[in-house]
Amino acid sequence: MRDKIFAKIREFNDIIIIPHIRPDGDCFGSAFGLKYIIESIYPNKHVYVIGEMTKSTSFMGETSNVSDDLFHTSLVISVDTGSLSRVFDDRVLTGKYVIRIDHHPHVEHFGDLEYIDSNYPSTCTIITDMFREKGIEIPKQAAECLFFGTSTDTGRFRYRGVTSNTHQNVAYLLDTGIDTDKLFNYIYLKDYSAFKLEAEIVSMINSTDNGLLYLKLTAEMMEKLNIKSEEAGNAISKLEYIRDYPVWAVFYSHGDIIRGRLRSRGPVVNEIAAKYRGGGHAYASGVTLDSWDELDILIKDLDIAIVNYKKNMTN
Ligand SMILES: [Mn+2]
Repeated sequence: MRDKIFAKIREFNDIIIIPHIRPDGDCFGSAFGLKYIIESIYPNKHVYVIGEMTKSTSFMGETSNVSDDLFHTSLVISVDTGSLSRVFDDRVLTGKYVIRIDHHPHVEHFGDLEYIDSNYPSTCTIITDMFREKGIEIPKQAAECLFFGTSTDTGRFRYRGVTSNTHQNVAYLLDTGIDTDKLFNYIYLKDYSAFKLEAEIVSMINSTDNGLLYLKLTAEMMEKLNIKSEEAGNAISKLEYIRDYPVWAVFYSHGDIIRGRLRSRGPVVNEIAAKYRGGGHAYASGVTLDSWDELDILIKDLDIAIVNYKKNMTN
């Protein structure tokens, strides 16, 4: 599989790499990492990354506008994208030859060649491994992008999918002499206004005696804070590491309904979520509520689950 990809890269002079919509560090890291490696091996080839850069990934380089005609004659590589509807450019299948490189569980076929391996914690790790295995030197500029994407997709090398292979690949990147301090600044630096907003949101946290932390963001509050649904939902990450509070949740107004995100490192929450028009993973679920009154019932349910969980722990 890898050799086929190398052969296709060798064959084409124009290569277009496409990340996914709502881009993250891994899709741009793998796109630009691959671009810079190809350019260092084949200085005469033209490699284009398309997509909309975010502030934190803008250090990687600039994206290009590519004509329809160029698509027809190019090798197109979709990176880090699990389904066709999430590919940033819907001209993807008009490419002369289309390759997918991804680490998400396989759900749908598209393109001419799929290299998908969900054993890797990031697409950046797949790309690194492909060239490391061949003993091909990775330029520093590419290593910065690949390190960034691996780091963001693994929660700074923390998640369960991280293996010794991940670290071996990261070591290969570090050997190029990259400045990880500089890269972590791109990840962690935030605007002062965003920091103030976080502080305001955090100050609104509620809790129960049994160990539930939750945020209630009504339409009025969201308007006052000038935040949209997505930002409100993302506030869930602020509640994660509070000792003695094994379940945390955010509820926010979304049009006529109320949406909620539930997280746990104790009781399973998806069965409770299913009672409230939701579901998901055992420890990460979503719910939909008709009214704020319904929230009080859900809070009681979650509280009971925490009490039972704690009881089982001590038995
Ligand atoms: Mn990824």
